[in-house]
Amino acid sequence: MARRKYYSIRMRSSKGGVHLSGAEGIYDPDVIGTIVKNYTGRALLHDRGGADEIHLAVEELTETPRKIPSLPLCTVNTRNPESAKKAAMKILTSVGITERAVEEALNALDVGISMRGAMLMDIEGVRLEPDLLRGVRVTRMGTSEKAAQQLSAKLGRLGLNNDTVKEALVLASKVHRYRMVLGELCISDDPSYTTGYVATRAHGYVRLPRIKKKGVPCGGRAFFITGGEVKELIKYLQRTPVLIDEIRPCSGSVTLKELLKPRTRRS
Ligand code: WAQ
Ligand code: MG
Repeated sequence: MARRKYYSIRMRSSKGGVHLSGAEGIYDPDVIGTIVKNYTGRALLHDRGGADEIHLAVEELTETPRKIPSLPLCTVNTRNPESAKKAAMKILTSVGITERAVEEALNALDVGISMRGAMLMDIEGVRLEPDLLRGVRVTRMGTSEKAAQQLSAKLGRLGLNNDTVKEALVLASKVHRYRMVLGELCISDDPSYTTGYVATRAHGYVRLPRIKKKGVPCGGRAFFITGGEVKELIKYLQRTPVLIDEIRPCSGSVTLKELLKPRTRRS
């Protein structure tokens, strides 16, 4: 029997030369038309005004996507940027990342230069990505139709069924499948989106509300990594297709104490 075909579909849109929105997924051939229509519609009806330029890529994958489960999701109900950053520090240092590295990442996210991709940092805070201005973009990831329905249902019960959360969870799930990655810190660059997250394999995807004040137009991502071939990691992040086909538990609020207790770890 012929190998099943999969397509990576990616969209990015801009208005007046400024980036507006992006979306991507991995799909069966029979839904390409629907998805292209859907992505185009999203770009044309964006909150910040419709796009005047839309780039679409539809590419047949030469490799069968690796099927993986999502990271489990929860929220630590942090009240302000200070407590959110403190929680991020505790969670990330508990898996062996140094305080210095987390501070470096927080400082870099604060300076106001938004990168297109993520920083790669070793556990001491030394930057390892070859292009320090652009960072590394994770692409070629998606969710199977069945898993997408499950994810919508699970997030819906928490009032979190939106593209921002779903896309971030899919990205973090792909990234953390790779053993060299120990943790991630993410703050949105959208001025009105103030919830960030940290992720580790031990704790899952941990949402941190109010990590930044409303109106702050910068954000970013850092992946904390440990010994291994950085080139191979970058190749995986950018090119290896990964499909989420199973959704792990999505829970509401948990306390930091509960989350950090070794026996409640969610790996
Ligand atoms: N690969 C690597 N880095 C990326 C990518 C990507 N595909 N997309 C964005 N980034 C980097 C880039 O530096 C951005 O400035 C930064 O991440 C933030 O991107 O559960 O929307 O798209 O409620 O603004 C978190 C959701 C949302 C929390 C994060 O990020 C929740 C978000 P944004
Ligand atoms: Mg985004």
